[in-house]
Amino acid sequence: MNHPCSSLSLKNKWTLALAVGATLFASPAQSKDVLSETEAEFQERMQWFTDAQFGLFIHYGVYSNLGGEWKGESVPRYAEWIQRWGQIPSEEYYPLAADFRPDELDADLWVRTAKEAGMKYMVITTKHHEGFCLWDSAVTEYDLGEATDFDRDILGELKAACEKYGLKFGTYYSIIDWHHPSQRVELATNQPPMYDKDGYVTYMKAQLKELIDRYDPAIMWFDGDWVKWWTMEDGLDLYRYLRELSPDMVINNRVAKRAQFKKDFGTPENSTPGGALDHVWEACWTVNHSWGYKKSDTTWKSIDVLIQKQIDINAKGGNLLLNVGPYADGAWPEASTELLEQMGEWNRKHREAVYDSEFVMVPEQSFGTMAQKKGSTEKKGELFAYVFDWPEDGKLKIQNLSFGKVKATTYQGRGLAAKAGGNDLEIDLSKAKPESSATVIRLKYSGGMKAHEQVIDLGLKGDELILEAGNAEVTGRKLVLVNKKYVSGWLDAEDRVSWTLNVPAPGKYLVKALYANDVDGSPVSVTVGDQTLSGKIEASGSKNQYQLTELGHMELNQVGATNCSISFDRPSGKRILRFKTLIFVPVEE
Ligand code: FHN
Repeated sequence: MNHPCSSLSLKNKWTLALAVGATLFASPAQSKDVLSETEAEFQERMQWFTDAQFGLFIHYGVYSNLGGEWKGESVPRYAEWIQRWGQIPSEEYYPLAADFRPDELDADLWVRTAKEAGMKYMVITTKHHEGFCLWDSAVTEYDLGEATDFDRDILGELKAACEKYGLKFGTYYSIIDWHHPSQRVELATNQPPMYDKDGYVTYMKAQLKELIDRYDPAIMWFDGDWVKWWTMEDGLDLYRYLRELSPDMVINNRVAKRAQFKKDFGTPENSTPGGALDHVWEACWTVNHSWGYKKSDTTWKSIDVLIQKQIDINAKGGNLLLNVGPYADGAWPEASTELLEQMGEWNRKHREAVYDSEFVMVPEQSFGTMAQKKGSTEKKGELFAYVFDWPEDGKLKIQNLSFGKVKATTYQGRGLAAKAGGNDLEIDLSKAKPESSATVIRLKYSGGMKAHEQVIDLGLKGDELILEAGNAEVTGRKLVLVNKKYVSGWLDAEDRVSWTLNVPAPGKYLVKALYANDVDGSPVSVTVGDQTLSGKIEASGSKNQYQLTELGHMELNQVGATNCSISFDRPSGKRILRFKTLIFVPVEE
């Protein structure tokens, strides 16, 4: 079948050639390899990003018109994938663009709402896998300018609103393009065929140059890097091309191959790393399940979950990029607006604990998490304790951490009695009041602080999928989650811990389990969808000595949500088995 846009108009072909020609002969001044940027130069360029803590993600395109439904049926998985999961032929899908009319898109309202939520930047899908462009591109007719009769420059309006409210403007661009002649959606698997790579890369570079020339984005956010025809070399070439066009722009690691490339920042998706990472990172999360607006998706996360998620991510040194999927007309779902307003209230009341805090290496705490005030050292400084679970006895135990001298206060500075007990510090909260979602307690210390427990370094690279016991469903006669930290009481083979696993990119994953047990050879099995991986675990040494064990590989080939569980057959005669975390590490094939 002739692909509907296989014949680019003469105008578009000339424009395409001129656009690319202009960039292939970059001036000598730009000949320095941007990949040889010094650490100091990198840190300086990334400073605004690492300070930001919180950003807005927007998934908006022709798919928004359908709201995840096709011919009256709700289509599974993400709404922005409806062409694939609804198996919609191109000749039926492409004309839908004519109905795309962001009449209710109020850029000022969008950006003001983001600012009031405490967000410091936004990223909008200028072109998702469907290939429709939210700007009038000179190299395609499948865009806001030609495929619709809508005549506003919505990206320009959003850029202007970001400048007005002091947010950075960012653009998402998918490497996958089910509309371009080089790829065909009818065959769309997670690995769509590539019929003209050179032609498509030229097309991409021309479009990216348009976005940079017209909107000067502070971030270029790539996606779809999992396709096998896209290589690390392709990604590095594109990274260089973009950095030479816009030296200060920040680019996510999906420009290349996310499992190997960590610049400029890593992008765990619907997953929060189990600890700090050795590179700059940002975790993107949905507020419900689908990225694009999905009528049937009412799985809104609670405000407690969202605020604690932001705190947890920031305390581990990352940014939270939180998604909104606007309706077809550009208005936002009321639930999204309300949740962002509530997050803004918490962030405004705890500005210092959000924006003047950074990662600190301390033992895991069962009440919540901890961070340090910027500028603190091991000798002297201030810790923020973010209390998610208010202790019933009114005594907050800071576990396995001792100080030379320490003064505890409420966030507002009211003194609280604190006394060291063994390796813990116990704080009397009787003069403090629990706040909704999270309460912040301050610990000002001097004379040093000392950790008294194994601080587990999982050696994470950031794109692992992390499933923690504390976020799981626990099913078993005696199975119990202890201190939100680990699951113990494994009696029967049917006992299991389960989650919903959000797979961001299809492919091969190495499966690892973090546990403590004192018996060799316990059978273990991990199930994802209809696949099961079975193995045995060796003893870790003791119930307090955790170790990370590789269980084997699994192919996870469906992007989106899938059921996942782990079970350990009863260790022979022993029950000391503490399970903490299941990790899927993407493997470059
Ligand atoms: O396939 C996309 C998906 O539609 C969405 O854009 C997320 C957000 O980062 N990324 C990819 C994989 O889930």
